[in-house]
Amino acid sequence: MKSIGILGVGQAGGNIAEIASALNFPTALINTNQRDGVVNTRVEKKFFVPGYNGAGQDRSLGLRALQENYKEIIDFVNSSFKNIKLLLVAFSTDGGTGSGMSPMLIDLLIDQLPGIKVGAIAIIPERNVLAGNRINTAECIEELSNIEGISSVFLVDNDQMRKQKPQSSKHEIYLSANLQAIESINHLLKITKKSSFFGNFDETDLMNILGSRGVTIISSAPITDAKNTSEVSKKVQVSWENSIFCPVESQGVIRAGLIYEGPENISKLINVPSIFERVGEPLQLFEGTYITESDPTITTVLAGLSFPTRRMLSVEESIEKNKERLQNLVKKENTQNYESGIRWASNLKLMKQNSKPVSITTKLNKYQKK
Ligand SMILES: Nc1nc2c(ncn2[C@@H]2O[C@H](COP(=O)(O)OP(=O)(O)OP(=O)(O)O)[C@@H](O)[C@H]2O)c(=O)[nH]1
Ligand SMILES: [Mg+2]
Repeated sequence: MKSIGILGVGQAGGNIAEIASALNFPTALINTNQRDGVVNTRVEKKFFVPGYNGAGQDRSLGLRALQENYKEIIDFVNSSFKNIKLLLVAFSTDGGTGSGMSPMLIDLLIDQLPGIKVGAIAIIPERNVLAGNRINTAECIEELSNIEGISSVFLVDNDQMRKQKPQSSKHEIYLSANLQAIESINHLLKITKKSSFFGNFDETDLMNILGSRGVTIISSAPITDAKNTSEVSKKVQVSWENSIFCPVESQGVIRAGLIYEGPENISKLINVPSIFERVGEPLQLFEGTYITESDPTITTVLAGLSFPTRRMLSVEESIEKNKERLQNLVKKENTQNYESGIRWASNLKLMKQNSKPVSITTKLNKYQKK
C-alpha cells in the first residue's frame, strides 16, 4: 500500500481523490453535498456533512460545517487512513466547501493524526474566474500559509493546464490537471520502490522533502537532446515553469530531490550547482540515479518554497482595480429599490368603501312625500 493518502474535500477534492484511487492511493472524501460526492465511485470512504446541501461558494458555510462536526470528521479521517506517512488534503481554493473547511481541517489533523504528516493539494483557479472565486482563493491561501505544523503545499494551477491546452473545455482542463498532479506524486513514490547501484532515492528521503513547510513542486524534464551541462540545467529549469504546479518565482528551496533515469553516459551532464543556480542551493539535496535504456529524464522536487506572490497578484489585481465598482455593487444589493411611476393608479383598484348603515327612519323619511 502507498504511504501517501489523499483526502478530497469538496467537489474538486473528490475528483482528485477519484484519480488517486485509480492509481491505488489510499483515499477518502468529505463533502457538504452528497450529489457531488457520489459520482466519485472509486473512492470508497465518504463523509457527507449532515444538514448541508453544498456551500454555494460560501467559505464561511464550509468552515461552519467543520466546526459543527469536527469530532465525527476527525474520527472519519483517522479510521480511513492506516499505515500512511503523509496525508495530502486536496481541494479547490475558490469554492466554498473545500476552501472554507480545509485550512482548519489540516490544522486540526496535524495534532490529531499521530505520526502522520499533513500537507495540501490546493487548486488555484484559472485567470478568467470571477470576483467571488478570487476572493475565496486569496483568503484560503492566506489561511494555509499561516498553519504552523503543515508539510508540503502543492499548488495545482489550472492556468498552467490552460497554457498547455488553450482550446480545451473546463472539464478537460480539470481532469488533466488532476491527473498530472497525482501522476507526478505517484512517479516519485514509484521511484522510491526501485533499487539502484548508483544511489537510491528512498521513501525516507521523499518524506524528508515532503515534510518541509511551504510550497512544493514536482517536475520532470526529458533531456534527450541536451548536448552539454548547461543545456541539461536549462531543461530542468524550464520544467519548473511548465509543470502543473504554480511556477517557481523566487529563490529559497529548503529541501530538494533530484532523480535521474536514463543511460549512464548522459548522467555525466548533470551539474547540481548549475541546475540550482536560479533558485539557490537547497539546505539538503536527496539524489537518486537509475540507469536504464529509456529516454533520459530528470525529475526534481523542490520544497520549502515561498507562496507565489506574483501568481497571487494575478488572482487579486482585478479585485483591487475594480474596488469601487465591486463595493458599489454590494451597496446596491442592500439598498436598491424600485419606485413606481403610477402609484396614484393604485387608488383605482380600491374597493368602494361600505357605506355606514343608515337608520331605517332616515330611509323612511327620504321617501316620505312632502
Ligand atoms: N483542477 C481542478 N479544478 C477544479 C475541479 N473541479 C472544480 N475545480 C475548480 O474548483 C472551483 C469550484 O470549486 P468546487 O470544488 O466545486 O467547490 P466546493 O469545494 O465543492 O464548494 P461548493 O461547491 O461551493 O460547496 C472551480 O472554479 C475550479 O477552479 C477539478 O476536478 N479539478
Ligand atoms: Mg461543490
